[in-house]
Amino acid sequence: MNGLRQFATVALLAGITQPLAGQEATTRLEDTGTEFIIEVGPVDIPVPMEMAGHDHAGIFPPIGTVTVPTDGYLYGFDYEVVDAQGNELPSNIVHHFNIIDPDNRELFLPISRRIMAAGSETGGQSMPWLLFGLPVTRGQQMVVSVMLHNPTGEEHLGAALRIRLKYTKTGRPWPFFSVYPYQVDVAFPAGDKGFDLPPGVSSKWYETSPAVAGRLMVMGSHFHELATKIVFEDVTENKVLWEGFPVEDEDGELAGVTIGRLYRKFGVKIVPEHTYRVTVFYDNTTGETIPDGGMGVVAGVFMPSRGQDWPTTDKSDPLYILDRNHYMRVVRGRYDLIKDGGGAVSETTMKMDADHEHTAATAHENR
Ligand SMILES: [Cu+2]
Repeated sequence: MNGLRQFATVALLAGITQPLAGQEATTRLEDTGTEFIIEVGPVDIPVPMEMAGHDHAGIFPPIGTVTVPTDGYLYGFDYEVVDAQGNELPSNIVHHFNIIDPDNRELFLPISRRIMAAGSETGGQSMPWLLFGLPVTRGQQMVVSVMLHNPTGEEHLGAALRIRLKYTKTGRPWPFFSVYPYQVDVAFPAGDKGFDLPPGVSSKWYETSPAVAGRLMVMGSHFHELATKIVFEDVTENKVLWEGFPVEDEDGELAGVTIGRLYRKFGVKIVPEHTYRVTVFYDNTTGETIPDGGMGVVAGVFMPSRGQDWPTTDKSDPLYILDRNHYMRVVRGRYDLIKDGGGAVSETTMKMDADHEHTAATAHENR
């Protein structure tokens, strides 16, 4: 009798060590020698209250920070969602995730560098590892921001997101070129990246200059349904440098965007003395304003010219602080709201989609 009770107690205790509902997710990094595996979990993924219609209930594990354990060059990533038993779940549970480097600044703005991002439609991405790598150094921090949702119609308890950052070690002949991610968003310089889409034809743009001279080697983009194109141009020379277009599937749905492999022609030169503009064009045929319906960002990898020193990050810069508060979910809202101190996040606003943003990783192959 006593033995049976003890067995039951042991079983119960064993059960408690499994990821249980309500347990707070953590973010960890494991180094396999060829990959940094960042795991975020356990996360409970309930069925949204209303499955009918356009439900968009977001699940936000706490923002995590991991430390890079060894010097290397990142050249690609992949990700998967697994359940408590380690079985793979549909990858569309990932709404998007972002990996941010708070210690280095972006090319076009004095804000934290965006290392990579992916959306549910993305899948993994990779650069030719022999040619290109993004240098990372031991001890450097990476901030990981994740939004999940549940389009599967089933509950998944104790799930985890595993992001695999592929890298090559330093001290090898490759990669031949150190490259850095960049992005230019029409909703720069900070804040929520989505904007309301008026009916009919419209456009939204942002102008800026790079901190250093160099070459844009890859340019991809992210935008939403009803976008007709995105354009990146040199305003100073009045010259279009790249245009991206939507790629539709057989049903006419947005399946991806074209991607510019500019390195095949050894890149497109840009200089700090010139002004560059990104413009996204929409044709909203619904006849009504679509709240948060618009978005537009170009992103990719950039190779600095020889002898160019990347400016150090000024963490006391008001724009740096504002952007950091936004991606750490201390504030939410568009730039117009948060620039004057608005948008402080309370418990109730926290659950809302506060940080929808992407980089080139969201670009798709044009098949
Ligand atoms: Cu978007």
